Amino acid sequence: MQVYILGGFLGSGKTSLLMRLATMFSERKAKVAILVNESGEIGVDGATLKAQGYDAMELPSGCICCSLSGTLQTALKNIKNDIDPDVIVIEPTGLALPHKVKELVHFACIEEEKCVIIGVCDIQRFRDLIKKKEEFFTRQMQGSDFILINKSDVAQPGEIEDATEWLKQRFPDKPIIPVSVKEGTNLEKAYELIQ
Ligand SMILES: Nc1nc2c(ncn2[C@@H]2O[C@H](COP(=O)(O)OP(=O)(O)OP(=O)(O)O)[C@@H](O)[C@H]2O)c(=O)[nH]1
Ligand SMILES: [Mg+2]
Repeated sequence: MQVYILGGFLGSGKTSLLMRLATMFSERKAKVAILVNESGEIGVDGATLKAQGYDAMELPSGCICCSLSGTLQTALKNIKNDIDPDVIVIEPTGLALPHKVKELVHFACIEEEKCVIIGVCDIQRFRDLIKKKEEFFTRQMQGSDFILINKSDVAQPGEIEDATEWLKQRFPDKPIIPVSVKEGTNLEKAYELIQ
């Protein structure tokens, strides 16, 4: 069983990516389960995913990397026992630290073959985010094995290059890939890389 954790700030495109990845895995005959942790008000995501036919499980309000850590571990064990998928894709809230979620996956003893964190970075809000929340954003990306710079379809000239440069300076060893989850740009490349 492989586990993918999608890290990234609020609205960066995690759910959109999750849907795409779920489709890509399913097309390649892998059995996919999805675990979504909504941050609050409305739990739309889990409902949408279930409607699309995926084994989707939604965790209640609260954050799986802190207050709901036990709930996450129970959910993972249940998924393993009841569904036994080839792939689990986890979307924590935009305020979670994905490396903490990864630790919890290990502690849950579900004997995963591998656990990969994909950091999603929103190019539209990149400048604003590093200005106002640089430390948090850096910690979120620090835990990632790969970084996707999302929303390339709406990037201004030079923005992707600037963001790539900024990220490369801090994380020289991490693959950084500009994508548009909306339009599907570079998603095959990203998919191959995360295998
Ligand atoms: N232009 C553009 N918009 C995108 C892209 N990917 C996602 N979006 C939009 O960005 C908004 C947020 O996308 P979500 O997938 O819900 O992001 P999220 O990270 O799951 O958001 P939270 O769960 O609320 O943190 C939506 O309006 C998406 O349609 C993209 O590649 N390009
Ligand atoms: Mg979401």
